[in-house]
Amino acid sequence: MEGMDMTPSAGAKKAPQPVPREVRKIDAATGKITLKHGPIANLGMSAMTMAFPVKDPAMLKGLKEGDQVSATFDSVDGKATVVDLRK
Ligand SMILES: [Cu+2]
Repeated sequence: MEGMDMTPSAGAKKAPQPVPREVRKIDAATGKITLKHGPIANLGMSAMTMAFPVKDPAMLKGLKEGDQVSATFDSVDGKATVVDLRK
């Protein structure tokens, strides 16, 4: 995907909060990560396993399947996006 807009979402009602996630799959080529996640309050999303675009592909460096990470999600251009990721 080209030309992804990295503008932070404006007017988010609930502040994003980091929560523990498990890495299921890393796709560095497309800048996506598949995470098993619990409920994401600020996005109104329930628990599931799904692929997310990451704000910066460099965030995927050093991660592998099965890693436990702390991720923060936010809506970027209407898409649930990983905006922060740490081991
Ligand atoms: Cu989800």
